[in-house]
Amino acid sequence: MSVQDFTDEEVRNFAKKYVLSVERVREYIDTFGIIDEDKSGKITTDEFRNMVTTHIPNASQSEVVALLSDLDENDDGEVDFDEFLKIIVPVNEGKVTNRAKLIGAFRSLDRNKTGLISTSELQDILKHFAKKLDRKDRKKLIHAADPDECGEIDYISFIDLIVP
Ligand SMILES: [Ca+2]
Ligand SMILES: [Ca+2]
Repeated sequence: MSVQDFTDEEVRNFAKKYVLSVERVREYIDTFGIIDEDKSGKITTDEFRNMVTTHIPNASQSEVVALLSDLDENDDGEVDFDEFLKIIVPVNEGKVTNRAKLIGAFRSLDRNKTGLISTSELQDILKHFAKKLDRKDRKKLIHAADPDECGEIDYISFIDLIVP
């Protein structure tokens, strides 16, 4: 299945996952579609090599393989659109990297996908991602996120607060 065949909903899900606008996801779909010559929805080593050698004519075979294995997270020898975005978005959208990383971190903690995490989990995330904050600053942030101290935090609005 070609990436051009993604449904609106799938496109929206990618937009949400990578904190991009739907238009931006469609632009990436176009880029991906150009590399994916046979429109299989996956970039094979050959397709990838063609793309790389167009841009970097003297890239060696081993460089191509190394690049591809960076992209190919699940090691099936091909790069799907999700893997493609995972690498390309942080590179291209420097600004949203932190936000996307943060959302990823929160999501992985939010096991039952309610959009909420506990304040103690938030503490841990802040310790990890905001090393410069001291205890007092962390406390302040947590208070801002959970003013009525109900113990649970809607992390998307929290992220909006710290990464506007
Ligand atoms: Ca292909
Ligand atoms: Ca793969």
